[in-house]
Amino acid sequence: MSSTPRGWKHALSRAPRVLGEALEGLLVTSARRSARTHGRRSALAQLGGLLLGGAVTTLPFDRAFGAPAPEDDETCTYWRYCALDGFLCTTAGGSKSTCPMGSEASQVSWVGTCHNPADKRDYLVSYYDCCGNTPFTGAKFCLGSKGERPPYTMGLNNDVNWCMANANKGYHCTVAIVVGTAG
Ligand code: ABN
Repeated sequence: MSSTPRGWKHALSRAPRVLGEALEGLLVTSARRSARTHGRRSALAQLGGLLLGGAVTTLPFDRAFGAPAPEDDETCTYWRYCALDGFLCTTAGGSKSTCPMGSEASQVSWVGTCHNPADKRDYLVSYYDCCGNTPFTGAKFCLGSKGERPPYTMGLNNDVNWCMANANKGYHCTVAIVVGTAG
């Protein structure tokens, strides 16, 4: 007895092809879905975003946008120096409130009113010159002139050597000491 073309032998011989086609269909559908959600462009964009994000957070970013930090007492923009006309003792062997070794504070001083951005208050700041010879050179010069008036109003001008009342009249640098709140 011969089997018909629709018999089990025929079905068996077709099985690998049918299975292969079904598998291919599944793969194609899955690949299309994947391409829709994770397309090449989308993947590249995500990768770029990751790389850029990493670079932005790790690069030395200037968050002050170029403005020197107001708390750096070796720069003229430090808040206490608003009316300091002279060399910074912080860059001449001293600190913002102490004269460098070998010099002494002036007998007289100039007082200014400066705004402290940290607590948003105004303070009276006394500027003493440090008088005498020290081994330190190359100090930073600042020209703070808040509240200053032209030299013909002598008492309101800070372009003065406050060492004039000291035995040693040689000017070295200026310190800025907070003496109280203003207002
Ligand atoms: N008070 C600082 C200073 C010293 C010498 C000359 C001018 C200003």
